[in-house]
Amino acid sequence: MKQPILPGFYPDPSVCRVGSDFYLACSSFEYFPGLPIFHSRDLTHWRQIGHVLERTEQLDLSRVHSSRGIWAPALRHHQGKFYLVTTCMFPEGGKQLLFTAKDPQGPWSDPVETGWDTADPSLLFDDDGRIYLPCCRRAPTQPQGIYLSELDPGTFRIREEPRMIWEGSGGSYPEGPHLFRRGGWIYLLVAEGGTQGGHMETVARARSPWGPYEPCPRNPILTNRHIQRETWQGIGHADRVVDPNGKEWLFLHGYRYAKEFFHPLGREVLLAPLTWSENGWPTIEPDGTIRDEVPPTGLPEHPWPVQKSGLFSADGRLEMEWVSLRGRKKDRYRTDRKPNTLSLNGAGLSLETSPLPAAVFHRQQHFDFAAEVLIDFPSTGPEGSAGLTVFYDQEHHYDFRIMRTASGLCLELYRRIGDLAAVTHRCPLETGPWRLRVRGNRHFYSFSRAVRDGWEELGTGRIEYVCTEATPVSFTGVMIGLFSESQGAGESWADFREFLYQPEKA
Ligand code: 6LW
Repeated sequence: MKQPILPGFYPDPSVCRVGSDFYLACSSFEYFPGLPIFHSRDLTHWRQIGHVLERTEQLDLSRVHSSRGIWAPALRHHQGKFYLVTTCMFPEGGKQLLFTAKDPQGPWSDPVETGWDTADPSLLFDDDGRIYLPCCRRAPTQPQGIYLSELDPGTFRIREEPRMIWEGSGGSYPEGPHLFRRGGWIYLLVAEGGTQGGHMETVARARSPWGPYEPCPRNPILTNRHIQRETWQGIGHADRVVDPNGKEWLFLHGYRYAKEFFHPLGREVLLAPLTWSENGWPTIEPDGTIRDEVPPTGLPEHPWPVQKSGLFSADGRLEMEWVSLRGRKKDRYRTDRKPNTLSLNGAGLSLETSPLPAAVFHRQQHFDFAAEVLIDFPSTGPEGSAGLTVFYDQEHHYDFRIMRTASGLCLELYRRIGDLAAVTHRCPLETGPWRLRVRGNRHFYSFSRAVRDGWEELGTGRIEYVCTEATPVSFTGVMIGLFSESQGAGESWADFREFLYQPEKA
């Protein structure tokens, strides 16, 4: 099997085991439902089973900026209960939130606030009943390092202001801490170097959670920063799990360039075996790097039925992988207006300026892929559009859209790149419905419509302008979206059906 374990933008993985079941959570930023949860029996085949954040009443994301919102989570199981702690980044600052559930599929609780505000909190349920919460520093004005607080086991609020326990090995941005006990030691896993090319994983150990911490003499234990030609870059942010055979594993993220030096797919989930030297330090065999092959786990294979990557699951609900921006208003999304159809009401909403546009998104998970959909959009109604978008964020997207104007319908390719925006292609349209398709490769996206004997391309857009490298401090990846937008308050429904996303190469 090849890396990644989970393709597409699923950064900051955190993992736990209950018996022979593994569960994994990722960060989700401005998207809702948020905090996807996956299940596996063999560490390599994962299927999504739910979201921690699935009710807008749990948390109001409507004010969060792109790439803020939900940052790195930590998922743990303790005495029959699942715990997930994360930070929501609001415009005015962060808020650490802790969710609980009996069943990882949900329902998950409303969050409680830990009373602290920094990124990357994690949890250690210690043997004596104490709960520790390691996290990042508060502000660039504080010394850099990993900070620790104890949580009150009754309220889950911090007992004291977090104190620094380890400054890291010297890399920038020590973050993503996780604590675990092994052989009389407490180990602290830390990501350093920033989540770009210099990313790495380091480790330190102590006899008590408060330290003093002794750094591993071989830090970093895991990095690809010195092998820029390798497929996987920016590897780090690891969490550890022990399998039922006692073997240990790290789940981490990394990205791959589609072409030098652009990565549209975001940070994807990778797996590495963790072994130990006699003097009690961890090693990633053979040389502390991640290669393309996933090492055999020795666990019996447990694949899941292949998901269809369409719109609806067998029970008629929107497939779990579809997310929206910041929330979903019930009067904007309907699945009951027509059979097997998702209807989006774009009244008064814009894909690029509304906090909660009428849109759903599906991750781009392969460099080479095709996604198509059949769209129906009435020729009468308020001025507006409906279409298919290649979407990085609200300021970086290519929209292939059916426009409804006072003079009739037309098909357009609209490209928004930062503060530049232009309609670059336009053609008249006969009556609908219309089948639109986007195909991607390592260089560009091409936009076509179905015609009688095949596909007719209208235009293309380069990958460079819709990926992390083109956007200021961003952490997500490209989504393929369906949207409806219009001016004025009158209802403006667009119907989408027969969506299909397919990889075109492995
Ligand atoms: C994550 C933190 C980070 O919480 O990015 O660059 C944040 N570092 O570890 C979002 O992925």
